[in-house]
Amino acid sequence: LALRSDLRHALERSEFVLHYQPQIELATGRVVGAEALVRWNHPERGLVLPARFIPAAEESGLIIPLGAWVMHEACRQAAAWRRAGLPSLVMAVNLSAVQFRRGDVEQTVLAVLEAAGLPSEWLELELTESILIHESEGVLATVRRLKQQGVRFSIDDFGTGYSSLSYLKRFEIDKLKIDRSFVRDLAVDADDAAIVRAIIQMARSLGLSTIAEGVETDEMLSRLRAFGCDEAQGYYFARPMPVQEFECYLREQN
Ligand code: G
Ligand code: G
Ligand code: MN
Ligand code: NA
Repeated sequence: LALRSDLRHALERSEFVLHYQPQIELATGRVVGAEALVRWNHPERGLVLPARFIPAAEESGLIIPLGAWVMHEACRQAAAWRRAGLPSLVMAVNLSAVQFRRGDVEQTVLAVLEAAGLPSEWLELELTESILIHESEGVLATVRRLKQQGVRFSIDDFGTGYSSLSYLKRFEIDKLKIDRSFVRDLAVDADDAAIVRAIIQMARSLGLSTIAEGVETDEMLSRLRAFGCDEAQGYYFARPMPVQEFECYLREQN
């Protein structure tokens, strides 16, 4: 595949960019976070979405330097917004299981925070349920040490994997990101509504916060509010945006 061989040079050619999607606190309506989402600005194909290249980057190992670049760029940007007097946001960065298996996540994160001058409390790392289950011992130690430094952790796509409640407790996770597949039919499917409500209640009793992904309508939003969800993210508020657009959005909001 041509895309695959192009991928090897994409990092040195600075072809990756980050888009940012806001995360809204439901109690106040304020933007409290941003998720960094990588895109590949391919010279011929234009903007390529991560689903098309992350799997290949994982197989080839490119995800290690790419993941480090994403983290660095996102933290640098978050620190720049703070210095510019924009509202302080928690920056959420996605991590791949391969970064835990083959990279040095702890050292990368600490080096990046230092270089960016970003206080560790303003970085949130999104893990998948499969990271917790398959790599538990090494991952557990890494998560614990980074948490001691103040870094936050969330579970992405929560509800689609296999995490048990004991994992959530053992890893001292801060936040659950309720998967979009449950949110999508929240207003029309009683089972999905029951699942979302149960996740929120469980999170509450474990002292975790919740964010709903893929919020697209007013109806979804009012259900989520009624269930006591803390935050929301989705097209209803804004799509992932290039940095300048995101800055305009931020200035208009807060
Ligand atoms: O907007 P969207 O198409 O960006 O994202 C699709 C998927 O790609 C999401 O599940 C997201 O977790 C993943 N993704 C986006 N950016 C990154 C990244 O920087 N690293 C990793 N590992 N995954 C990412
Ligand atoms: O990491 P994660 O899988 O959560 O990445 C978020 C993905 O969800 C990205 O692909 C992003 O573009 C997408 N996304 C964000 N908001 C919405 C939404 O409201 N609806 C849908 N269908 N997708 C969304
Ligand atoms: Mn995510
Ligand atoms: Na997700």
